[in-house]
Amino acid sequence: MSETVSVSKDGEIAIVTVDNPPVNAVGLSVRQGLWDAIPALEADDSVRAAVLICAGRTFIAGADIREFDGGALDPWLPEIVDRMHASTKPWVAAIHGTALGGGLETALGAHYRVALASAKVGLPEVALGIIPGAGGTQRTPRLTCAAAAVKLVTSGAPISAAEAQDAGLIDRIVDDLLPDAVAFARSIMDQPVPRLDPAPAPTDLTPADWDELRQTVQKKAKGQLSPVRGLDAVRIAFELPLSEGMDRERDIFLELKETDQSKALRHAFFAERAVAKPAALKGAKPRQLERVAIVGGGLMGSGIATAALTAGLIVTIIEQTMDAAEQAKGRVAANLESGVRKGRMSEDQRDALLGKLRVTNSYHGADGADLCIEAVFEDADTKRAVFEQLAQIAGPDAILATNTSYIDPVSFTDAVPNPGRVMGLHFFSPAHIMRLVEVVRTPQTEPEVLATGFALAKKMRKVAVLSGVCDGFIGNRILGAYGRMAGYLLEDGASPQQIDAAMKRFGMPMGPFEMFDMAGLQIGYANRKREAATRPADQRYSRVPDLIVEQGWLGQKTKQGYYRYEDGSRTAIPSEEFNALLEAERGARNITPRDISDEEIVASLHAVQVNEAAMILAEGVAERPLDIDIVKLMGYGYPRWRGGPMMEADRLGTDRVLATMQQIAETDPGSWSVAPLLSRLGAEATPFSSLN
Ligand code: 3H9
Repeated sequence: MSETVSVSKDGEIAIVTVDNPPVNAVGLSVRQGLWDAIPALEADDSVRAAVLICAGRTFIAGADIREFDGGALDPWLPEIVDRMHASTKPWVAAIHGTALGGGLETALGAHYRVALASAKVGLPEVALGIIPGAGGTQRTPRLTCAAAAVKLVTSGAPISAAEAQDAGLIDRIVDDLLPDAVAFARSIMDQPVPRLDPAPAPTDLTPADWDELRQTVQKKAKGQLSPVRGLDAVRIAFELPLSEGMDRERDIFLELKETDQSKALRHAFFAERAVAKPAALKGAKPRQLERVAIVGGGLMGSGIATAALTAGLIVTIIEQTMDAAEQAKGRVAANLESGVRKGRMSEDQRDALLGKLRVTNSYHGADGADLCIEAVFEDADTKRAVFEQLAQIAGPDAILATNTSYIDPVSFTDAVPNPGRVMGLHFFSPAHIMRLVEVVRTPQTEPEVLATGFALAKKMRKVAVLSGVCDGFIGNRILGAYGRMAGYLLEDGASPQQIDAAMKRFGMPMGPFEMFDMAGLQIGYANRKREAATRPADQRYSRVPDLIVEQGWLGQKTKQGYYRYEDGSRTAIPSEEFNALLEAERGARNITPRDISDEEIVASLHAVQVNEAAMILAEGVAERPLDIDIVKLMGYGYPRWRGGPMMEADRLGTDRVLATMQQIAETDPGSWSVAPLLSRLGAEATPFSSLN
């Protein structure tokens, strides 16, 4: 029939199988196969009903996103789904794995749906900057209630088979998919074929309710268009007949598919998968991991321990005293407890995981560990002492990793025998929640050790990005340039509120000064002291952040930083104390504050990040621009709908980013120089994506 769609028969039931690995995406071949199969079965008198099922690990996971950059080729999915729904013989979709996007929409075109209990269904299109385009926004509301349809379309989050059954989207949950689906088809083949009511779906929601909902969705979307347009499309299902609603849905789908936001979100989707396959790891096999020892059970260490436990590993936390070790255990227990509260695990699962945790005050806890992760205070001498102990006690083949967020691992692991087993595993706090891990390779790290870091991240459901060694690795080094520029803009005349508000309008969840206050200002202070010896002499140095810390203001935790905070509140309130300090420092430095526009703030903060990233690429610290985008998206809250700083540079044009950077460097040549790679690409307006 087609390379990817085949038809067989079980008596009077036709079995239509889609087989398009890896996820049965509906590409042209699948569309053509289904388009041909439907009328062929309609005309086949020996067939009374059809079961649509998929080979491999999942039901159809959606349209083939790789085809989105070209024009849609006939036949279109909405027409196929309509053709199936119009069939005079009943179709039963048999779902396993994930029926997502166009996959669920195809299933909704069938007259019945059965699913394994482990299956999930969803309409994740909004995460790609589009809305469902094959009837999802129109059929879902006609099968379930408004609230469920709105949630599915605007959140993009999948639901379980049981939830889908409750919502009316699945008719039966079955144990043995194909035989049970065939038996189900046989049980309904004599009944009239059910049709979706083409009238507007009924609802109690008033226009004012819809308007309020739109505001809520818009606020949550933080600048992303697709959830809001998804809501608009669902609303249409309650106002217009099905065929008109389908046309409107299609218009919105096509309009959104061409937006920069959708291109950026598609880039993020593929980049998130591509980071797992850096060239440096080609052919490297990960080692088996069973036991992990973590040195340091503070916030970071206990977060890593939590993530390791949930990845199925046996974990030992090593602390300096038994008291501290017990406290670390308490932190892990609290992390797991919050997983129970959020429905991510049962109490039994929590207890089983806690049963795999040991805590101790002896380095002998590292005996027999396959991997040791150091997560102690960010100080090279302290870390060196840890590695000296680990090198003596852990086996000669145990992988030794450091969670340092800035320091070159070689500087404190140079005495470790067999340095090929040393790597950085830079987790982000809270480590059991944040999905990014920078896997840091020293010049000696063996590829299989790095591959083990990647495999560990995958087990933890995290995204690993390979980074070479430099101060701050990929993420924090770029953050350094961002923070430095934010500090100059502040000294030159902007307020923390103005800078933060401008960056939030850009799409960041918080501005730089809110972020510094939240993270605690002493970390940056310690870093600046460490960097003092190597800082270029003519680089402008803003003393403001140091002066704040020297007042004892450490941010949220002391209720005073760039902002002030009221008891128990994280709301940043403009601070007269800080403003006075800033004024005094401007006076001491003879800086006459100037008016700085929001556009300048956003363009400058973007340009210095891209410039630093271009240096990182040229040095080989990051392999590809997409690695940088993923670090910023997953570790620093960069708006996903912008695709990351490099994608954003391509959207603006590298020539434009170069022009901004040239201006910055001309104004303050001691502090900034234009990265040669940015100069080269910008001169030809060549996008960074050409290097991916
Ligand atoms: C849509 O349906 C629009 C319609 O409403 C309207 C049409 C008119 N296309 O994630 P994995 C690739 S929009 C092309 O690592 P997992 C993926 O890149 C679509 N390729 O596996 C990877 O390739 P590689 C709505 C796709 O088991 C490989 O498959 N649907 C697609 O961890 C394995 O993927 C979605 O948004 C695709 N649709 O997770 C669902 N999906 O090996 C998107 C995957 O070269 N997909 N690939 O790196 C997913 O969420 C996950 O892939 C899934 C499996 C949960 C299915």
